[in-house]
Amino acid sequence: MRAAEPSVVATPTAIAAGRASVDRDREAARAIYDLPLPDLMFRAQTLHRQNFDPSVIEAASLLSIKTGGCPEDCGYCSQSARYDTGVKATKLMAVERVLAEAAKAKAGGATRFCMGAAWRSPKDRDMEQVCAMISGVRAMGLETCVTLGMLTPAQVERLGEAGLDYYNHNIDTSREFYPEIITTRTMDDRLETLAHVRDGGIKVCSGGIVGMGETIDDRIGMLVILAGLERHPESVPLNMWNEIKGTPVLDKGEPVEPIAFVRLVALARILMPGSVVRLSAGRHAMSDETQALCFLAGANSIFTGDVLLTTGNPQREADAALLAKLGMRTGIVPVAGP
Ligand code: SAM
Ligand code: DTB
Ligand code: SF4
Repeated sequence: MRAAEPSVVATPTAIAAGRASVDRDREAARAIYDLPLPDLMFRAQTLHRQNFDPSVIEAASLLSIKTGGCPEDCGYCSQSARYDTGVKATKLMAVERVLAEAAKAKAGGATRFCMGAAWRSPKDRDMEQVCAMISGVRAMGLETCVTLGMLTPAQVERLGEAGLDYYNHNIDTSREFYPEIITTRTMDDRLETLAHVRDGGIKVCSGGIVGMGETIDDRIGMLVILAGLERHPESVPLNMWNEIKGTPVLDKGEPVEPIAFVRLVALARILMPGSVVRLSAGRHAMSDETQALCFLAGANSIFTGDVLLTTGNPQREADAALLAKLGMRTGIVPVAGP
């Protein structure tokens, strides 16, 4: 007898509805996660095909526009000023340099350009320069995304006026595990920024990291929070922690078992059927076979280019060879909706 078919959770406003509902959703999500792999993959593939072309993968490119020296204590991050990680702090990059990098990314096949800054939140004096980057990148015909930390509604409005399509702000992990990783801002602070972004009409990109010493239930708890938002994030990046020497997570983190990661991708696809799920950090440590299984489980976006913010990513040629081997291609992946 096969495991009972749990009804798909992803009920909106689970968080608002209170703890009991979140707990119920987590149990139902765990039951889906634990399905025999063929059943899990079948469900994920079915939903994937209803919402997307299964052979098209979105290619996003990432640029660190302001590296290091960050006041936050995120225990996984190379850019926190609190840890000795060897990352050198830089000033905010000049607009022309950013546009030159965006042009290279476009020539390399990227359709989205994501700019990241190591800030707790942007200072008003930096906003003009960031807005010029956004308008310039958009004028090149690329989708724009920035990740700048916490935002006020007024900052969201300014970014929107500059032509911002997506804002990335990750919840990173479950509510329970979160305080073991970050103490300088709370999960609720992050959810508040996500609400401002949503209310300001910018598309939401939010996901998290695995491999920091969390349990499977923490990973599932993270997805249940995202799936319980009033509207699902349009993009859900799933990062495998890229090991950073000198950070506190180094002592707790452990490699993620590949099939456990594939199951998580499938669960993300099932809980948020219309969201684009991105295999973000950690792909350079994944075999071609694991990546292929992730694509079958519903992942449909990757970062291309050989660096992320401060760590490595597979070479463009390796990605091209992988996709060719799988008979897949990069292209625009229209969001199917929440
Ligand atoms: N400072 C802003 C913030 O934290 O919101 C934006 C930049 S921050 C580097 C963006 C995200 O990258 C983090 O929220 C985290 O999820 C992810 N990240 C950071 N370091 C990572 C690592 N070593 N491995 C995997 N993901 C990481
Ligand atoms: C996301 O979820 N992953 C990207 C992007 N959003 C900004 C960041 C990955 C960072 C990996 C570690 C580094 O390169 O420093
Ligand atoms: Fe700063 Fe962002 Fe790194 Fe946290 S994740 S330390 S906020 S750059």
